[in-house]
Amino acid sequence: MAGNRTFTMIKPDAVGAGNTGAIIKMIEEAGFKIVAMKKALLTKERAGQFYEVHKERPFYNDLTTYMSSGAIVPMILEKDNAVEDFRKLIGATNPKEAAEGTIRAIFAESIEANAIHGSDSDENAEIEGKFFFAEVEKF
Ligand code: IDP
Repeated sequence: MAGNRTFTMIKPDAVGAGNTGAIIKMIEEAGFKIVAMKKALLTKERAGQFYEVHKERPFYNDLTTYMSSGAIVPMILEKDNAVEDFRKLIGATNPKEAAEGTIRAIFAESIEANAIHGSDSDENAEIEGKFFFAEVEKF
């Protein structure tokens, strides 16, 4: 059965451009409830841990530099079928391929600086939520 929680973070390009509020508005209007949220800064090392699965990819070094270049806004979100519905709301990794009206189509600058993260499975949503939040920080 599909789970009801996912993990997201608004990435440095979107936070830096002042799009945090507009993105949160889209998330809430799509029916997601915010279970946990904060503003944080990743070190390059912590960004590397978060994207560990990509460590052999050619873009890994640039990605971790970018992800530690400015503030991020991590959140845990709740909704039926959360992971799948949220991936639909954010759109494809490459904003040039993202469907019209999706968060990445509207706010992303490039395939790397693509405005927002969304977990790709219930298992990863759980792991990624724990990466950023302690139990006492969740509602
Ligand atoms: P996803 O975030 O849509 O799940 P992943 O393939 O898991 O996409 O990639 C993680 C992140 O790595 C992307 O969101 C993007 O910031 C970055 N990325 C993915 N592919 C490329 C690439 O080809 N060049 C540069 N950055 C990339």
